[in-house]
Parts: sequence; C-alpha cells; structure tokens
Amino acid sequence: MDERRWEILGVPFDFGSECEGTGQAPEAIRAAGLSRLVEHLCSLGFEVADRGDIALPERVDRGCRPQGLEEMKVFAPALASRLGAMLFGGSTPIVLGGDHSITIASAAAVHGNLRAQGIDPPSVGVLWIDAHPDFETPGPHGTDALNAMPVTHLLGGDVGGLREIPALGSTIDPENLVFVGLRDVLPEERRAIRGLGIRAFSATDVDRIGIAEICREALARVSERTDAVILTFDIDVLDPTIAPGVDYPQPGGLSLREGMLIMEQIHALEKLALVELVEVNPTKDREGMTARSASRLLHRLIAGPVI
Ligand SMILES: [Mn+2]
Repeated sequence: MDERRWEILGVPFDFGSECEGTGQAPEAIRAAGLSRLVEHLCSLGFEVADRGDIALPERVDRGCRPQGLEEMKVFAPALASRLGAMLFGGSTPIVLGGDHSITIASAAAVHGNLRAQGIDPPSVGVLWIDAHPDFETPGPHGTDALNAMPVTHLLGGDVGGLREIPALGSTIDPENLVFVGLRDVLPEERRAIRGLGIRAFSATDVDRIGIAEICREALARVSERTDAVILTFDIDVLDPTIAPGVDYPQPGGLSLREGMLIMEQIHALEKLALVELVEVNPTKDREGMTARSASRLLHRLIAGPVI
C-alpha cells in the first residue's frame, strides 16, 4: 500500500471535553517529531502532506449540555466537508485531534464519500482503540461531555439532536464496530455493549490473547461486510507510563510496541479510509512523552512494517 496518499489535518477541537488542552495536541504532536518524521518519509518516497489545522467555530456557551454540542452542530458539517474533499481526491486523511467527539464528523465524511461514489447505503467499519468505549448517553449521570458519547451517536442514538443534521444522519452497524483496549467502562456502557453484541477486547484480553491475534480478528470483523474502515486511536489506550498526557489516565494500558503493531497491521488494510489520533493533552503531558508516542505511532502507520 505504499502508493497510498496520506493527508494530515490538525483538528484542535476540545469543546467536547470537560478539560481544556487537547486543542493544543496537533501543534504538540508536530513539534514532538511528527513534522520531522513526515519530512523523512517524504524523502523516502512516501506520499504524505500536512495540511495544517482546520479553523474552529466560536465557543457558544460553556454551560450547554452535553458540553460541546452546540459547537459540534456548527463544526461537524465543516470538518466532514473538509475530510470529504480529501477522501474524494483519493487521499487517506490522518486526523490529529482534538477530543474524541470529532469522530462524529470523520464518520460522516466517510459515509458521504461512499455515497458520492454511488454506494448507498454505505457500510462503514470502525476500529475503536481506547481505554473507554465513549458510549455514554446525555444526562447528569455521566460526564455529560460530547467526547464521552460519540459511539452513542454513531450507533444511531440521539445525542442532542445531532442526528437531525443531514450530513450527520448515517449510522454504524454494531457488528461492524470493534473495541480494543477497554479498561474503564461504566456499568450502563457494559450493558449496552453486551446487549448489542459488540465485539470488545479489554486490556486484559490483550494479555490473554495477544495483540497480534486481536488485531487479526478485529480487522477481519471491521472489514468483512463493509465498504470502508475507520481507525480511531485514543492515546489513553496506552499505559500512562508512556502516555501520561491525557484527561482520564488509566493504569494497565497497552505498551508502545502493542500500539505500533496495531498501526503496522492497519497500514496494510486495503479498506482503510481514515485514521484519527485523539485525546493527547499537552497541558498534562510530561516532557512531551505523550505527543512523542503519538508521533511514533503515526510514523509506523505511514511507514508500515520495519522489514
Ligand atoms: Mn479514552
């Protein structure tokens, strides 16, 4: 797949998070090595271009709930259209978040592009690499921030009327979604995952089964019955010893090697349409470790296996 064309887009959107800081991630990840690695990859003949950051909407109201909803209503169609143009041009976007609510727009872009090619209804697979399933529902019981509920939206749930926006109406079939690395799951999220029969590999499963086997099974599942695949990688899936700069650090996470293995496997996936790397928070980082881990993962994604 070395003929693949990659386009990096910074998405400094952190309105969907309880904490500020992930908006600084695109810049921090570039400075931590991504820009240098991209330059190096280009010199080796890989096609990869950094398109800078997309402009953000105005902050509407800090008090709106779920937090980030009003901003996302404006921002998601704009981001989806920008990513849609990259997809339509034949590129594979690499989205540098930002908080995890931006997947709402990425998924809309991939659905829209398949429709533009006459595939209707489109079927999209999602590989969700995260310590958290982000499957909360609006209301005061959880965090009530949009970055805790993108999966609820993707699976057809109502998150503050987002679904009524025409560009955001598509859904993912639960059988085409796979979680990897879960280790902080609310009881109601667990019930919902089991109820829908969603394939979910916990961090413990990574120990028990091994990341290589999990990757094989997960990639088969998200690509078998689908037209395109999205990889969304929340950096908090990694252990806090190598990725401390996140809003909800959870001990017992994946190693950098395990993250790299996922990226090498994804590199070879023909149906891969779009990749996201989200939730790096430079304001909570230690000496740029998390941003560096992120840039190394993206390097492996683009470069593929070492040998
Ligand atoms: Mn997470």
